[in-house]
Amino acid sequence: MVKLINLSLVWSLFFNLLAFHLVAQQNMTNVYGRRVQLLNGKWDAIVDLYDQGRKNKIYLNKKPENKTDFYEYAFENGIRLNVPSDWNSQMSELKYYEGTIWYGRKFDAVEASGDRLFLYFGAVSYRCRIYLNGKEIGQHEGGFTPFQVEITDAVKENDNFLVVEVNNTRRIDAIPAMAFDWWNYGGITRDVFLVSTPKVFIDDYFIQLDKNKSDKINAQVKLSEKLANSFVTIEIPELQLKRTLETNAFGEVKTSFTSTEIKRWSPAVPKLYHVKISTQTDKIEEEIGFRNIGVRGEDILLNGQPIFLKSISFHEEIPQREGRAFSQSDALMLLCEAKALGCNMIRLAHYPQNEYIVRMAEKMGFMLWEEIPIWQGIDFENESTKKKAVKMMREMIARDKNRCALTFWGVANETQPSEQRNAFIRHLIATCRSMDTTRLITAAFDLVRFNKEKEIFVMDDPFIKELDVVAVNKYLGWYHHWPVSPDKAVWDVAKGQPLIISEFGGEALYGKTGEKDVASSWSEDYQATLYKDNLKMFKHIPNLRGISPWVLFDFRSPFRFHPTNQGGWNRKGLVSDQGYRKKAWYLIKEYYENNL
Ligand code: GCB
Repeated sequence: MVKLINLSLVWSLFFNLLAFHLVAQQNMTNVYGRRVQLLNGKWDAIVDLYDQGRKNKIYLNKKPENKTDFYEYAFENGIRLNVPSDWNSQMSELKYYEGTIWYGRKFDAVEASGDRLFLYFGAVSYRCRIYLNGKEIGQHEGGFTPFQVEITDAVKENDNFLVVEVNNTRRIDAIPAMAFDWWNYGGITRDVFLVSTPKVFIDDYFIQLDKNKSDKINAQVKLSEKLANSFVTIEIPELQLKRTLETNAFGEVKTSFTSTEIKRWSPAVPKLYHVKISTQTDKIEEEIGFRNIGVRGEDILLNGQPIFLKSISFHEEIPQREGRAFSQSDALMLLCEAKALGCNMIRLAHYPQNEYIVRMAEKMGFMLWEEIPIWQGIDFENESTKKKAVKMMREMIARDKNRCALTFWGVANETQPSEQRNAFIRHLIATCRSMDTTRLITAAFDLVRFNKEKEIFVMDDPFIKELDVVAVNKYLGWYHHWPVSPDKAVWDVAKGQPLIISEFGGEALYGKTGEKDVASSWSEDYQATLYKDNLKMFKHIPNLRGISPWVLFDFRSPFRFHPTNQGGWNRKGLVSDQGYRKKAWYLIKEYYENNL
């Protein structure tokens, strides 16, 4: 008996180790600045509704060799799916599909030039296993963050067969969990690269302005190996800053540069500097901006000056294509519409969006709020869910920590107070602060209620004290009736802290006219009234330091059943699914341009 237990312990340890070994790695900083071979394009695909593929070893991609051989699968001559893209928008049969699809493709490592090779995935939604030439080499969970798998020893020069098993089944322990107000797109939704690096490469760096000083740039660089006495040069030519440093035993260097010449990044002047990092064997370059962001009392300060956040949210979706946004031109479409509205910030709802969006937003002068999809219904009691959240947070921060546009890390959206929630979110906040002290931490709450006796809006969630900036989603005029007239709606929420209205709005079907005070008219006219009322109320929120209407575009959501007005779309967009601006769009434009 004892022997049996021991043996089972040994086996479970072995399998745990094996699984751990297969976990994909956090991706290197700035993959987009590396030598890469694109693995985007048409991939072969097999739909595996009953999850039989692993049992049938589809990943071996076997062909019959003897007369008696047969295999009940083949990648060739089946369906072909675009990568990157969600699968739902590519075939009508896959519109609602939730399950497993196997992706396969051949590749020759034609552009591989370095000593080491990595497969990089911008995002796979939601969980995946990667197989190269018949062997499993990595696993990843989380649909919105990147990861990499080293394949130096597994790859051949020619004729490699790469298989990705993708599954988007919703699960209670996942993030997001069982129900969420957006489309559960599945697939390889972002770029896939074959990345070449030297043997020892610049794995990670973090270069930002000191939180409290306008003339001090803190820089740290980490090599891929724990290699001491190696030389790393950091250079910002325009500021005539250059320094060569010797690595410590962890292969790291840390330094600070001082310059009074630094022009700080802001939405009005989104200045970026060319930064070069090099070692004896590797070099990488990119554009980095510098700014100070902080809080003083109820103010949010950008470069020492109070700023009002004129924000908007959008999902990573192109409504006209009814699918996920993935390319540079998709990013341009989304961001130009936000620019036209007069915004200085974007709340990237409700998950890290692709790097094209983040990098282009920075160049166009948008501050950013980025969050992981801790969106209602999360199993806060589950330790493994907590670990997943921390991992997602780390992957998000690792990818975007050099983007000065990034102002807020969002740790939660609409959570209900409980000991478990507090412990979970506290843990996430600690993770954020341990990786990055230069940004503000926020979360969106939906607990604001009207206190009838005092005739005032209040919120009872002491947790808000643990945040730098408090955000509230409040749908007055839509989910909630006005308890008083809008110009008498006074708020006493998060006094002493800056407050953002991170969501408000209501639905309207583009082109529909109707009674301007009847919500059920689903008309642009009612939506406009609702916006006017909310804008009136904002005057009575003393610590209001920003607003973010919900939402820029109508977006697809299985929550939305009304056949004529919704038909599977959340119609709160200021812009319709076809790209037309609704009446409320003009009100916000006017508010952003003239009233602030
Ligand atoms: C919310 C959620 C957002 C929804 C929105 C709505 O509070 O944060 O994801 O889409 O309400 O339209 O109901």
